[in-house]
Amino acid sequence: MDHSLLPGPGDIAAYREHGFWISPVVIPEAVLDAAERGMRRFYAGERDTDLAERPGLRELGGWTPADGPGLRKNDYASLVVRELADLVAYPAIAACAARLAGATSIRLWHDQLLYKPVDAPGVAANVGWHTDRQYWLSCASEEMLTAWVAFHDVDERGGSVSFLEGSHRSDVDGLDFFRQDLDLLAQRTSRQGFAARVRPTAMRRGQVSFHHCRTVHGSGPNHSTEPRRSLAIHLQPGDNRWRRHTGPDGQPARHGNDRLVRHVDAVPDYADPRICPQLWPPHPA
Ligand SMILES: O=C(O)CCC(=O)C(=O)O
Repeated sequence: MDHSLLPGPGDIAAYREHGFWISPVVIPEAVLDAAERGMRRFYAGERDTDLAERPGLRELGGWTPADGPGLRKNDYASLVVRELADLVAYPAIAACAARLAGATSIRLWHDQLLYKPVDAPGVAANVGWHTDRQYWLSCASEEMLTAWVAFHDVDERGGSVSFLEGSHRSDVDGLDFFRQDLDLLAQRTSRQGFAARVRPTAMRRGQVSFHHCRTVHGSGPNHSTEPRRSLAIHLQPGDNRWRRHTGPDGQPARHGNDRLVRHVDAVPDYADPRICPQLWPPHPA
């Protein structure tokens, strides 16, 4: 690994200030070519591991052809398709994440394979403004983060991810991944006294964007000529643990991982190596 490509002190300070950071090109073409193949095999129904049969994974798996032509979101694809597991485990990704999060080790939390079709009337393919943290309230760590990898060059026209700069230092409520109304953000933030500084991104193939779990982000329609194809790799510092958290509705916070990981002393073990493998350092000590 070329250590000069990892975030230095200035990059880490920028991540802390803005809530996101975009790496130089760190992923080799061959790894991305393989990931493209893995994506095609995933949609063709091919599976390489018996985890596909684990209770809970099928229900959590996401998009199926019966859902039609909108945004495809499939969680845990890297647990069942080899080439996607190889992308997740590509060492520079978790090495960058460890530096940004100030963590000595990084484990996979889960991944999302995302396929955004070319914009067409009546096809819902925006990703609504949201934070990842709002879905991860059963996690003790406040430093979880996401590495977002496109399999090709992508810019705003192609529906790239946009970030609300500095939003990880505020609370913006009422957000939802599947909400199509992207104008919602300006209303919410102005009502909450927060100036929305939306930062669209443009990335070359092999670059990775990293965002803090509290950073508000979303993405608009794909006005390019090809589907947008990417993997969101959600990551946890090694010290993350399950925590008991009760929401305003009085219900305990739950995550899909709670059904998949082993339980130790009757609580979900987010260090279960089959579901949440250690990615940095690359080989568990
Ligand atoms: O792919 C997108 O547009 C958004 C992905 C996302 O929500 C994430 O990476 O956390």
